[in-house]
Amino acid sequence: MGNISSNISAFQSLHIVMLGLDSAGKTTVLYRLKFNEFVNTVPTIGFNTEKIKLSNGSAKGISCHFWDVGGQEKLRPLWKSYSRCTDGIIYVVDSVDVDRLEEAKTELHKVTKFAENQGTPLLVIANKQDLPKSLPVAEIEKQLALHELTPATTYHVQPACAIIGEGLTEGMDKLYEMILKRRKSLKQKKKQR
Ligand code: G3D
Ligand code: MG
Repeated sequence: MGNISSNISAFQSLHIVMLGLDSAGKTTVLYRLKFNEFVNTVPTIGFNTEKIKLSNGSAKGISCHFWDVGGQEKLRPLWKSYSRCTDGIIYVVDSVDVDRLEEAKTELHKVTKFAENQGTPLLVIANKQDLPKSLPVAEIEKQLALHELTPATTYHVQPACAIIGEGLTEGMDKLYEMILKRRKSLKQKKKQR
């Protein structure tokens, strides 16, 4: 049985966009994946972008081009253009910020409704699980009303702590799996035409 990563050419880079409200932990996730250590962040004005070769899990060796787009309200109109035709969307949620979960839900549903994003695999990172008052994954899933997303959207909710990197390898493995599945089914559909 071949390694799952043999399905994507070593020269091919996946395009992944990282979205979520400001302070959810997007930039912390980005630099944790890049340097394998905690990097102190400042609020993102605009975006950060990094090419990262995943170093762990079943997606090890896969190159990803990440776009970490600022989450402040004034920057959210940019989400549409950054998420267009992407291989995968990572949506980071602060599991403690209960007051803004409704806002996080509204913004997420907007993103998945863009025509260009229909069916793009979605990884929801339920971040800050190290904090005592963090909501469990099932509750986050419910509050974000993930079951109401368009049926074409495959998703996975991953509990994580970006500061120590817990959950990120598992999350990236799941996202990679969903991306491969989608590519396969798009290929099959093309053949049937
Ligand atoms: P953003 O890019 O989504 O806006 P950042 O968010 O990555 O800048 O993180 C916002 C704050 O959340 C940072 O703290 C960061 O250290 C913290 N943070 C990120 N991930 C976690 C986590 O898993 N657990 C905890 N406890 N905190 C986390 P500051 O204090 O710099 O604002
Ligand atoms: Mg940021």
